[in-house]
Amino acid sequence: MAEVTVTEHLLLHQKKSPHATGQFTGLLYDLILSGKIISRRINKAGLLDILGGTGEINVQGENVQKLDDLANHILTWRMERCGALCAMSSEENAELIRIRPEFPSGEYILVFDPLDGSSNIDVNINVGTIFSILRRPQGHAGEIRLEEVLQPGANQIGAGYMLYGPSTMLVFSTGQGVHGFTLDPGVGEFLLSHPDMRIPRQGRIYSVNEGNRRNWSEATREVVDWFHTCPTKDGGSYSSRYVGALVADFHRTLINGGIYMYPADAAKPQGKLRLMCEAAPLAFLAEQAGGRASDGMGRILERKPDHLHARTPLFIGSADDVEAVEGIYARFKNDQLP
Ligand code: AHM
Ligand code: MG
Repeated sequence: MAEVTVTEHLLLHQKKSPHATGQFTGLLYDLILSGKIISRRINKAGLLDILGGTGEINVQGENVQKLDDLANHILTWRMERCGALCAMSSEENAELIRIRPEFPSGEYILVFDPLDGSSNIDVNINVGTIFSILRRPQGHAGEIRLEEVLQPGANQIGAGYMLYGPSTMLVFSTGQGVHGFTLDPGVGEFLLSHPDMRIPRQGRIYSVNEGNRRNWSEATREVVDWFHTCPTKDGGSYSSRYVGALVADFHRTLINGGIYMYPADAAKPQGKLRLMCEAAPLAFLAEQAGGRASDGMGRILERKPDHLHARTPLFIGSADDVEAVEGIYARFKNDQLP
């Protein structure tokens, strides 16, 4: 079988797309190289002194793991030098990272979660890097302003993730479907393994942290109960799976269908997941693969963030499953209307 590398795939798509530029392709190369470096470091994690926490608390109020820090450093160092960006935003940095004047800059903005699911690192369970690419609004010059970065996910021109699992995978979309590549460690290249990924219309798996149930609203309890009791399309029952790493739970959902949910609750009234670096890029992939992503009321991709680390509830996966959730929340909302 002829192996297609991610580089060949990008060049082919660059020719097809009137929007793709050499600068954009260069950005993706550097992102992919950063992912390969992170993957190598993670593979050796148990052998080096890079497990455990740094003792610091990040902007999200969470313990920073040494590998969070390392992944963030690998990405920010390389991407600042790639020449395609004017700014970056990382889950680990409170402020916008503007490209310093000593480096060449470009028209793109990169938003990323350097190591999603990092509470799983010490137990050798999947983690990943999630990324979102935006373009600086036209007609702007000089130092980029924060308002230019706070764009709804519908404006993304590319998004994806690297999943560091039993094999390392790269899954991304530039608006022409979703394509998956598996890293061949011998060759050192990502090879096309999952062309044109599609989420089944309805799935058999629901994924939610049920430990939060006591903090859920009545509507959210009803949503999850629906998956406890509703038959799947072949008359069976939904199964529950929860890795606790969004990128891994989403990857399973993308391939097998079903739904991943992180609702708002009394302890996290805005939800837990970050709109710009987690929910929006995965929502872009979900829609490109024929699925849906919602905050329970409407499309994630239409939500405009009011700050870099804005949070959102998230329901993502098979179109029918996400629609069922929206239907339940709409019914509760209507019941409350005077
Ligand atoms: P992180 O980016 O700091 O790792 O946090 C986000 C993670 C998601 O990957 C995961 O789905 C969720 O938090 C799990 O949260 P919980 O432990 O509350 O279920
Ligand atoms: Mg995360």
